[in-house]
Amino acid sequence: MNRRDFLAHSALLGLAGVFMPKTVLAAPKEVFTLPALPYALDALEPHIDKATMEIHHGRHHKAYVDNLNKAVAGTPMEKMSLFELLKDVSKHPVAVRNNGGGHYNHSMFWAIMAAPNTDKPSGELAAAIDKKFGGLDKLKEEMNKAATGRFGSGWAWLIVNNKGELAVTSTPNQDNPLMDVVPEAERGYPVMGVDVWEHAYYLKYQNKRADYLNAWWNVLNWNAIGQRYAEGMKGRKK
Ligand code: MN3
Repeated sequence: MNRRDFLAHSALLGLAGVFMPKTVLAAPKEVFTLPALPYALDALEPHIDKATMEIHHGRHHKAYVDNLNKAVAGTPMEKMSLFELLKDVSKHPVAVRNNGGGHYNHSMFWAIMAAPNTDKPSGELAAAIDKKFGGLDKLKEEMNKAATGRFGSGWAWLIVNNKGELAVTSTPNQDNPLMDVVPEAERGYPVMGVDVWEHAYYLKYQNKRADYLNAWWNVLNWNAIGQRYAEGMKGRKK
């Protein structure tokens, strides 16, 4: 672009500013963005159906991102990473807790799933699961118990706790184990988590949360989960 084009372009941008509808100008800066799904919307079928994924990712997760951007707009929080916001979340408005948690939790959730497969944990993650729970079946039992026992909306988690050990926990709403509002003993790095809000399963499973949970174990990306375990053990928080 030469100087003349540049000036013309700048003038156009200026005009755009003048004529842009107020709602567009007032929109908060996009600090946080909705991550694309790493697979097609129907990739998790039959266990998680396309319509659920469409609404869950495109509407629910998008709303958390939009509302988080609104909550941080024009404040010092705009400069903070999601991890920084969550670790001291008690100091921030409740909208940051709900929407920042929602954004983190769903970003994690999409990344730890994959097309139906019969893969198993491997390497250090497999060894840690065997040591702590006595095998994958026992871990599954414990996580499903935490997930079915969560009253109302929330998440069940496998975390690396602050002692560097695996533990199964559960949080209400969009809270997660990175947050300072979670009891110290249940805090840590989320290796994997399962969404038990009704929006995650109601279209296909209605009130049968246990059926959804059993199906969910068929669409896990154990490679991604193994990487998160390694990150948690290194103390790398993202
Ligand atoms: Mn959800």
